Amino acid sequence: MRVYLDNNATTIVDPHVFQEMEPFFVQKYGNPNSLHSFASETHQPLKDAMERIYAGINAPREDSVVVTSCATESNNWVLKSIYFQYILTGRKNHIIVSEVEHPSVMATAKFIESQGCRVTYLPINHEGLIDAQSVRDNITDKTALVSVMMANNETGGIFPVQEIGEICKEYNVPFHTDAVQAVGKIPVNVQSFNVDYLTFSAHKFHGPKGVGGLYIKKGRELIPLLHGGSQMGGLRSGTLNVAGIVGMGKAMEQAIDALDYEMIDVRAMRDNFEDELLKIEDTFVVTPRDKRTPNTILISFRGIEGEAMLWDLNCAGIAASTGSACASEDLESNPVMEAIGADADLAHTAIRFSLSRYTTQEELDYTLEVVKKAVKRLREISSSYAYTPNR
Ligand code: C6P
Repeated sequence: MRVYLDNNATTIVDPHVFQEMEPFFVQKYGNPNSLHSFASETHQPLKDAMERIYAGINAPREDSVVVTSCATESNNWVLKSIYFQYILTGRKNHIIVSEVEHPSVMATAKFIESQGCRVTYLPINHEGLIDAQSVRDNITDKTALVSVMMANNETGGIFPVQEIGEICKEYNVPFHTDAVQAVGKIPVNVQSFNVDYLTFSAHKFHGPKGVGGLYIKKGRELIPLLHGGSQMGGLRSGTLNVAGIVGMGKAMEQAIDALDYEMIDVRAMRDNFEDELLKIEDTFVVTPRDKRTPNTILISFRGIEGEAMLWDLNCAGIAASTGSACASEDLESNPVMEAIGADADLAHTAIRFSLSRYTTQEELDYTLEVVKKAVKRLREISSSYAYTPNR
């Protein structure tokens, strides 16, 4: 049996999404900016796709939704543009991010820090969450941006973006949220969240890889990251990824249709699975369930290196992760576990199981049996587990 429980890394493309994309590879392959029928036959499908995307995040018509190549590009764009517009010009000197942002925000923040910007990294609390008050405590009249993710990719922890948005509005500071792990799992509504910028990525909600987006509120315009032609109103140059945009539109529509299933049925399956995992001795989950996206579990098995557990799971055909896929090669401990101050033993033992609407009960039952066997086997050979005090 093969079981895919790494849906926070990427998801299967929904067959209906694939079906809608297919004509745009070998039949309707025109460049939308050309002046012939090969181009014009792409216009209506692109328009329909953009409408689905606007509707999916409840973006008003007057605001912009710009298609990018991925969330990494969207996140880079916001931070770098703010740097060029506010920091380099000397109007402001400071940004605020959480200490557990995805590397596409974190590395960009570090880069602009190296260019002279002051960066505040907001700490997470013992539940792996951000306290909105900490944003208020750190905002100054020199703050050019607050960037706090909507849901954490490692724990699934949902951050208080609505409250943070209100604080930013009060101080008139632009607010960006990386909603990559939220779209399709919890309601995402740019009008009720008071956000100025919102990042999303199609491959996290059963759309194709290589296409994402950035919502930009009117009045909070950015300067382009990619200069060139007039595509996307000159905001993001480069020939449009027609198939990708069509696919993202369809995936967004389906994600909204499936939201109740995700929030009720996937959550119920996740909760049951988690209950069973927690029956295994010496297991820990950081963020409370009701404060998490419905599909995610980050669980530590004391005494077992995350990579060793992944090996056993993989041998049994099960895909999970030790955290963010981008950081999977560095063998560092999980950044969220570190940030909550977990001891070194525990910080290396986290495993992320992330479900999707395609996950079945049978798959979870099978995974549970494999996990139990792996825990037994790996603890028998674990020196750190054998000598754990007070156990
Ligand atoms: N997180 C994970 O395993 P791209 O691939 O550029 O469209 O998405 C990047 C990204 C940005 N923000 C968040 C919150 C994310 O979770 C991701 C992707 C994957 O957690 C791969 S590193």
